[in-house]
Amino acid sequence: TIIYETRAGVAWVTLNRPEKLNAFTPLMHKELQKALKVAERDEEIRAVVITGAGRAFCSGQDLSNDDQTLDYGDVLREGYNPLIQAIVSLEKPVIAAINGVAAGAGASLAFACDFRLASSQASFIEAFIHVGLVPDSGNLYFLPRLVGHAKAMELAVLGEKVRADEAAALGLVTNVIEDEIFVSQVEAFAVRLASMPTKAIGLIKRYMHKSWDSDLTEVLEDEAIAQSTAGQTYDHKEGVSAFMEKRKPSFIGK
Ligand code: LHQ
Repeated sequence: TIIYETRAGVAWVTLNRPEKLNAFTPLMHKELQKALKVAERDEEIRAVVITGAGRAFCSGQDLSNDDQTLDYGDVLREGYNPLIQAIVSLEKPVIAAINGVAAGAGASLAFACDFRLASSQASFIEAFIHVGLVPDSGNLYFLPRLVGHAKAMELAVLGEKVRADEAAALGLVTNVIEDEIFVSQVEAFAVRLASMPTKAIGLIKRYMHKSWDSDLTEVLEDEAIAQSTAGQTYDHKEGVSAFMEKRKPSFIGK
């Protein structure tokens, strides 16, 4: 249900149930977890792309497998919550390449990533409300932080489709890319990130997430801790040398 490929320092994770618009199943959760773990451990990998096969990004929970005996709280605790935590705790940039519709927990998945690149064919739907449910999988955390409380309420409660251009205007996506050049542009962006100082990116990610739960005094100290680590990396030395020698730096991610 997942395709995992690597090239040029980038891990491509493709949700692969196109006939169901890449709806989540327990097996897909298992395979996704595994793929993210492999990407985390592989030192050659310095950026991760998550995308969908076919015309959709991800349509959220597979409703055709709906088992009425399951407690949805447990479904979240066992599948979705660890997935969102794995993306957030992965100290490498994770890019959601939103090739088509992202609905329900599919939208949540995109919101938890560090960057969202949208094809002109992409759209977002807070589909939960249409089946009498509430946004989950970090949606209630990330959406108001991305677009502000008022807009997040509107999207979550009304559940209207947000087109790619509207998503860009809301700051929900980094960029909207014409569908014909979507994959090549995503690749270029991911390769660019994969040649940057990965350790520093990981630290930015860790402490920017943490800042939501911190006061200024704590953030100042976290910055000092992060800078102490970043200051000891090869990439810091290389960046300074390259600057002094007026040449392009060659970062190794350490
Ligand atoms: C699907 C799905 C799908 C199965 C399309 N499942 N087959 C977490 C934990 C526990 C419990 C519950 O929930 C959650 C979080 C959630 O994610 S709740 C929200 C679940 N997702 C949805 O409610 C979205 C359902 N899908 C849709 O609203 C539409 O399919 C969208 C707007 C995504 C796309 O619309 P269209 O482009 O018109 O495509 P379509 O509806 O014709 O879908 C194509 C096929 O994919 C179709 O099957 P068929 O055999 O008729 O060709 C759909 O049944 C199937 N499909 N989403 N989530």
